[in-house]
Amino acid sequence: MYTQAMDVGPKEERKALRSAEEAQLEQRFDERIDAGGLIEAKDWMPDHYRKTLVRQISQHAHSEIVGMLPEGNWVTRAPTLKRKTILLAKIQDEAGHGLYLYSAAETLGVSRDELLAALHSGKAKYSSIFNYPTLTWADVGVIGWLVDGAAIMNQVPLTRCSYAPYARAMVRICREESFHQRQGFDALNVMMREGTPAQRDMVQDAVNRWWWPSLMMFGPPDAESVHGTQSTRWGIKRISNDDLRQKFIDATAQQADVLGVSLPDPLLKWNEARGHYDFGPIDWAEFWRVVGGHGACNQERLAARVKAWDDGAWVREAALAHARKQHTKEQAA
Ligand code: FAQ
Repeated sequence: MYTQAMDVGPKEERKALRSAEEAQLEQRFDERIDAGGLIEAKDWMPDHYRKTLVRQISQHAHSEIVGMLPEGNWVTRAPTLKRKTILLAKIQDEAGHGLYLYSAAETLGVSRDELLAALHSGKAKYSSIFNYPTLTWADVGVIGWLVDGAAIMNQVPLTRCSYAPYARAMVRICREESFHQRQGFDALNVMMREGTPAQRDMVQDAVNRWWWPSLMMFGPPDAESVHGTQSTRWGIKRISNDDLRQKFIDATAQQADVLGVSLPDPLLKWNEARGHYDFGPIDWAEFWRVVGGHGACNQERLAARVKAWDDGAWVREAALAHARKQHTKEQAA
C-alpha cells in the first residue's frame, strides 16, 4: 500500500484516500437507508442523492405555486361567498406548501433564487397537470377531487421519505391536501345532488377533461421511469408510479359511483382476479408534449409566474433594505 502511494505521488495519494473514505461513507449511508434510518441535512450523503432530492423537491415546490394559477382563475367568479372563502383558503395553502418545500430544498445547499431562476427560464419542470385550462366552475371541484386526490395518493408515501426535512414537510402538506380533496368532492356532490341538469352536465364534462391528465400526474410507466429504481433504492420513493396510479384508480372509481358521474374510459372494469380495476391505455404522447412545454397553458402559466416575480421585486428590495437598517441599528446599540 505504502509503495503504491509512493509510486503515484502525493496528489494521487490524497485522491485515493479521499475516494476510499467516500466509499466507506457511502457504505455507511447505504446501511442506514437499508435499516430504515432517516437522513438529516447535516449528514453526509452521496452527491447523486442530494441532486435527486433537489430535483424532486424543487419540482414539487414549483408545482404547488404554479398549481395556484388554474384555481386562482375562479376566485372572482366563485358561485357563493362560502365557496369563495374555501377556495381562497385552499389556494393560500398551496402557497404555504410551496414555501415549506422551497425551505426543504434549501437545506440541501441550493438557494431559493437559483430554484426560481430555473423555473422562470423554463429549465425546471413542474407537474404536467397545471398546464390544462379551468373552463368552468366544475373544474375547481374536479381539481380538488381528482388532482388533490392524486397528489395525496402520491404524497402520503413521501411522509416516509428517507430525507427527514422533506418527510416532515410532507406530513403537514398531506393533512391540508386531505381538506382540499374533500372540499372538491363536496362541491361536486352538491352540484350533482341539488344542481340543474346543466350543472350536472358541467361536472361530467369537467371529469371527462381532467380524468386522463390526473392519471398522468403519477409520472411515466415504471418501465420508462428514469429515476424510479434509484429513488426507491434510496427510500425517496416508497411506491412506484404505476402502483400509485393503480391505487388512485381503484379509490376514485368507487367515489365516481357515489358522485353519480362516469369516468371517460370504456375499458375501466373491476377485475376480480387481480383485485384491481383494469383501465384503458394512457396517451403518453400527450403527457410528453405537455411536459415538453406544448400543453394548452404552459406559456401562460410561466408568464404569470415571471410577472409575479418581477412585480414583487420592490417587496424583496424593501424587505432587504429593512433588514439592513435593523442590522445597522442593532450594531450601533
Ligand atoms: N409532470 O423518472 P420519473 C399537487 C418527469 S403537487 C411533469 O418517474 P420521478 C398539489 C420527471 O420529473 C403535484 N414532469 O421521475 C396541488 C422526470 O424528468 P426529469 C406534484 C413529470 O421524479 C394540487 C421524468 O418525467 N407532485 O398537485 C411528471 O422518479 C392542486 C421521468 O420521470 C410532486 O411533485 C409530471 N406529472 O417521479 C397544488 C410530488 N411525472 O426530472 C395545487 C413529488 C414525471 O428527469 C392544486 N414528486 N415527470 O427532467 C414525485 O413523487 C416524483 O417526482 C414523480 C415523478 C412521481 C412526480
